[in-house]
Amino acid sequence: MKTINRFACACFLLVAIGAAMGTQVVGMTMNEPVSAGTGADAEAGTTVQLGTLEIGSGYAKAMLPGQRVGGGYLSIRNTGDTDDQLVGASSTNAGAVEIHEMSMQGQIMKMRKLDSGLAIPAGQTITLAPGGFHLMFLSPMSPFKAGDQLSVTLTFAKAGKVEVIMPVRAAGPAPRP
Ligand SMILES: [Cu+2]
Repeated sequence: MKTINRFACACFLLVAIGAAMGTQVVGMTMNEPVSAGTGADAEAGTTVQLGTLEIGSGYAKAMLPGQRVGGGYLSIRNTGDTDDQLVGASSTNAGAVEIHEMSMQGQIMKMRKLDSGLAIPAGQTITLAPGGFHLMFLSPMSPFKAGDQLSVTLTFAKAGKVEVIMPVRAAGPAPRP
């Protein structure tokens, strides 16, 4: 196995290790159709309103050489009195986008795909940030580099679909969105 930069996204490490061992770490759906962005207009670095949801466009991390998947981070605020659920995501910049959670299991950082999505409870803000929840971009059309802008469509169980324009920031330590 080739040398892996220790600062590379832990998710990427897990995927790379899984691939090397011939096991499937995450459900890679390579042939999922990419839906075009719909819903409210989105502008990079801004907050998009979708019903009672306020969605910050957040950011994605630039990919390191050899990295095959990318992480995206943003925050979703539910100002309403009804729970909602982030049930899916897609991007014209990647073959598929999955909703993942990273967590420590003993001494090992693991990630898993959230098959039923991510709950956005009424009155709460859910933050997708490094080390926790994140969007995982699979099969990128081209490696993400700083300055790029990704078109990401988020699908909520109740609020519906919305497009956010997610700027790409340089790899390395990054702040919470
Ligand atoms: Cu992941």
